[in-house]
Amino acid sequence: MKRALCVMLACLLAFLPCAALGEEEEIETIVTIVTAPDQTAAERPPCFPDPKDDYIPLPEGENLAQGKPVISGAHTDVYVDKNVNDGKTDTYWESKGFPAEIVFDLQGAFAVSTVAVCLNPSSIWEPRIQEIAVQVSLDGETFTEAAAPQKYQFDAATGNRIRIDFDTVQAAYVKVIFTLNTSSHTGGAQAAEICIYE
Ligand SMILES: [Ca+2]
Repeated sequence: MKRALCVMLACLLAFLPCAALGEEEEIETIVTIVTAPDQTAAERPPCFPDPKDDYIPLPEGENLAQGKPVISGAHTDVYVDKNVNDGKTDTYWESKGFPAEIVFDLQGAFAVSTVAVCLNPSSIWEPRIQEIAVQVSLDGETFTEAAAPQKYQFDAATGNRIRIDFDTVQAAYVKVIFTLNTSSHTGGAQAAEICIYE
């Protein structure tokens, strides 16, 4: 009996290495080793263009609105007007109803020619249309129209931002007036950033 057990054990020990070797050989035949190319910085394959190439471009000059005093009417929840020129697209102002006016004090006269309105560029912000006009003033009391009310399409595919270009005009105060927002999530105007350029 003991002899039979020894024979069986010997056969098993002889078989196992062969079985293991067979599996190893099989693995080697199906694995393809690929050598990664040297890469020192993030790279985007040419078949995936940078989405920012599709964004609506903004002027390269100083944003005259950023950090300047701003005044608006009633806002929704915590979405106060100072969110509209803090330099961050993940904070925003939302008015309570229409029309919604927001006024920037540029703290000096500038020859302005562009106002840009930006929403959060994340695609979770559904496409919507907002109707916007621009008025300017030198004394903060008498305003004249720089850009008539017009409907603008906001879409994350183009950066969720629009620009309003108009004839260059001297302005110390800029009023942006919203009269429509087709978003299904609000009854007011929305802007993550409003930028003003010469
Ligand atoms: Ca903001």
